Amino acid sequence: MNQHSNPSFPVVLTIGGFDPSSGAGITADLKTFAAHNCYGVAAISALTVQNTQGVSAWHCVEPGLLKQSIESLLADERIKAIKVGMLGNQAVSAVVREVLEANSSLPAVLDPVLRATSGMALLDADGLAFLKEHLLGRVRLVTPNLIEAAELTGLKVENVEGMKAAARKLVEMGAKAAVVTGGHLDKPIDVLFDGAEFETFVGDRIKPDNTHGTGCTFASAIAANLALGRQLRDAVVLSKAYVSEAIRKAYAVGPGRMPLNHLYRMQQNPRAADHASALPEPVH
Ligand code: PXL
Repeated sequence: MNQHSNPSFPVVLTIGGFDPSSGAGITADLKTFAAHNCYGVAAISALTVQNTQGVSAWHCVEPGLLKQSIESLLADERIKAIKVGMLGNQAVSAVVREVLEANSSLPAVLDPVLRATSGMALLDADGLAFLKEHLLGRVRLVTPNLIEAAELTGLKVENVEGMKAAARKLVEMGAKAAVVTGGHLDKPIDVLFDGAEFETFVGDRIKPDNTHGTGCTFASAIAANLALGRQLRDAVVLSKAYVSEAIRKAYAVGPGRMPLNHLYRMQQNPRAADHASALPEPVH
């Protein structure tokens, strides 16, 4: 064991798509891990073309290369939790199933990314069927929003009763627990079902539907909290609070939707530039 490794900074792996605008996908996940004092590593399932105004194209990576990439990271033997996001197609999903199966002692959080806000599918039909059949049964938690919960379960999911029914069905479909997020409701409510009990968490509407990457961020914050050794319920509560604050502190980086401010905690400290006058003059 490397004497310099530090168990207080666990390593978390994200497997998902690359959003070059850094609002969603693996770069959002890495920022979220960093904000939780975790060290993030990433394997890219797909490249997307997008900016703040939306996704215009995407392409999956070659599944064999993805598998090598994940196995190479796992061979370092420090990963404490896995977050799964955009998968794109069935071949990529099958690689992820193998990985989750071979590492079943690690908690895995699945954000079932089905569509971009514009409506463009980010998982094809065979991939969706595969996810329902083979991935739900291999995760500690699945984190759909209302639309994803409806697509996964075939149920109508428009209110808390519907969210409870969907969460229960997702557990029947194999997930150990499900949290259905109601960010699009008038009063944002999340419903957690851990296989035994339901719990509802009520939040405040902070910025009306103008943020991007909320689902990715919520799921990766939960993965980070699990890697830090927290219980599932605590991980969900803390992650909801983190996401709410990151939305509250969000700022625009383009004309479209705003990314969350994942690193708002750093900005509570004075900016490095504010200390510039204290630096010694450069020597030429
Ligand atoms: O927000 C869902 C999502 C997840 N992952 C990637 C994405 C998107 C939405 O655009 O691009 C890579």
